Amino acid sequence: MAITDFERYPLTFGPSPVHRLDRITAHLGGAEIWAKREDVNSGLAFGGNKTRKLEYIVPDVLAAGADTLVSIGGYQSNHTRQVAAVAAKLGLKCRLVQEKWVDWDDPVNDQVGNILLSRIMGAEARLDPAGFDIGIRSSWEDALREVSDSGGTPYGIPAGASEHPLGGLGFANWAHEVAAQEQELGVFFDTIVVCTVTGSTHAGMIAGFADLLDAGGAQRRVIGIDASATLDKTRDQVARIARHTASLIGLQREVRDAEIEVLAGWAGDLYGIPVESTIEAILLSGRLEGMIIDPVYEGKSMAGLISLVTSGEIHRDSTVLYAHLGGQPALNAYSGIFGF
Ligand code: 5PA
Repeated sequence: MAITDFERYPLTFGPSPVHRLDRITAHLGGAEIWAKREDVNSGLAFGGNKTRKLEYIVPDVLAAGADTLVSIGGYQSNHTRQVAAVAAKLGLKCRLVQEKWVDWDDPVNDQVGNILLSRIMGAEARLDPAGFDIGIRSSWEDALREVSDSGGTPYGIPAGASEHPLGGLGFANWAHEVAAQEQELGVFFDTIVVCTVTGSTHAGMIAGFADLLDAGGAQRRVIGIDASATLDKTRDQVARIARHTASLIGLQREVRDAEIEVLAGWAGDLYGIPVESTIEAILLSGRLEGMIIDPVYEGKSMAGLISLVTSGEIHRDSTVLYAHLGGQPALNAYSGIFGF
């Protein structure tokens, strides 16, 4: 099978926009920086990377005849907000487990931003005191059981849709979309920078770009910036999902270890807690480009991009594509970080 053989249920507007970040480029003084904008990829509750992943999962939901989507994330999960939007769009119910992934004492952290949006869209979002973990959780399995015990037909979508067998396809296709946009724009992105936590965004890209390489494309680096602060788990999950997705889309070889690059250094000590470089990156993007990024994910990957370009690890002749994966609604739950 090739990526084009998989059914895709349309939830996005089409290819997400790609554009230059001229003022960040000038500020960094080396490497040409562009962005591809998953934060504006859909009209469903602000979209984001999960909306793209869900396009390949919805056909399975419909085939299963489910009436309730069941998913999990932190209080401020972007993923669960996107699942709630898709449930509303499909006329399904939605049960969400919102764990206390982040020890953050902003008084409305469990009421505003993403969780507010999920509730507006009709999801039953229940808080759970468990801490951060990207693996399969018993609370999620309990929620699935509750739905079936009460006569419903649940469909489980794990954290970030990553451990789902089809979870990597959305971003495998993203790689092909980038290649088509490169043709139109007359540009080649030798370096991609992407935030990684539950792994299937980065993993899908790795599989998709490996596929393009084998079809005669040029070599490029797909750099995942860890924002989980549980590096080994994220790295293992990225590698596993990249290899699984590559075999699904018919790659004729193993994904090589060198193709799996997850870098640490910008997550801080804990998932979900911004550090100084995160806040600097948010302010820089806002003030130079009017581009809003969040303190949990994109602020950390942008901080990584800034350091890698500044240190020369990403060469000054490079053309870099920053994958903006969405996530801005969480900013409302972090008003205290800026000291305004
Ligand atoms: C998330 C994830 P992956 O989980 O696919 O690695 O993506 C990381 C990521 N950027 C990057 C944004 C804006 C994200 O929301 N969010 C999770 C969530 O529950 O929202 C899955 C963790």
